Amino acid sequence: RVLVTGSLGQLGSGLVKELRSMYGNENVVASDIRNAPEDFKANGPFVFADVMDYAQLEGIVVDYKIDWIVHYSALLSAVAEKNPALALSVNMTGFQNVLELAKVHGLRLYSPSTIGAFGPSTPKIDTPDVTIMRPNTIYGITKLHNELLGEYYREKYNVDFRSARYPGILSADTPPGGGTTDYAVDIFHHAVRHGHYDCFLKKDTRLPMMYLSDCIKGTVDHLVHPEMLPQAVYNIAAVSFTPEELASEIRKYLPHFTISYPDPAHPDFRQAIADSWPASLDDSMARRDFGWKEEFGMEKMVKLMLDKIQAQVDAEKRIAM
Ligand code: VAH
Repeated sequence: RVLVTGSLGQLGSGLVKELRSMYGNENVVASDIRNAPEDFKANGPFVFADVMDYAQLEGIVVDYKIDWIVHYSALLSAVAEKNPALALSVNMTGFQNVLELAKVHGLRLYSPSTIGAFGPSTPKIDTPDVTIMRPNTIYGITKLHNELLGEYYREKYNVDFRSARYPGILSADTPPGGGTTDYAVDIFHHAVRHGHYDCFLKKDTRLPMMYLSDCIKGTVDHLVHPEMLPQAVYNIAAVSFTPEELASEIRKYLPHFTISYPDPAHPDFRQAIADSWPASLDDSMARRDFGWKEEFGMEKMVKLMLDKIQAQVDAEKRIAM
């Protein structure tokens, strides 16, 4: 049985769905710090869980006979930068709790890391798995702490800790929650609904990105791999683009779409976060060790995002009529 924390977030709901289709609804326990909508609860077990509460989590692990935890609860980069104290507790104490549970109860633990775990002194292009890591955002600091602690538990207590450094994730159905890469999702909603987007990043800020279904597939393949893998933490990547490149791809379908950028004299606070991250990753070890491979390149991703969001807008119009 699998427990997924943060199951109502951008990635959690899709992952729960995928795991339930593989293992049966009853065998995937979804949890979150928010209450789930009734239709979500109707599909399988949902429990309220505060990842900062070890005893509560342990109760769930015992009651539901959990074997694997996928830990998705976290504050993302922009929100964390606004509230460092909360980020330290949720991202670090929350992780320490699930890691300790994995040790005590012999569980497999999957908890994603991020390109945010790299920092300004990391080589920016084709960043390898092992390199200089000195993040200067609170989000990156918490995530690097988790990587190192997970590796420590793996070495010392044989905990099967698995992690991948996710890039920015694009999805049409579930919104991202407070990241720096969120522009790459917001842009589509604004393009379809208003024909214009005020981007908070500079036009030439290149960041690694991936479509949600690729992320979920890669995560599942990584999670279910039968043996302990050679590395605890892997880079995974699909494409890298800048806001300007994304806007021109969108313009192929919406020729009148316009985009504006911040006044260089007054950059948004997220620019410094983005500038500290790599522009592209070397993910050859993930490709070698658990068969990571993306399906979506930029063109396919943009077309699908636009189609899905257009369908949402059409459905809203029909309801309003
Ligand atoms: C963020 N999307 O922007 C997240 C992430 C790729 C970085 O982990 O905070």
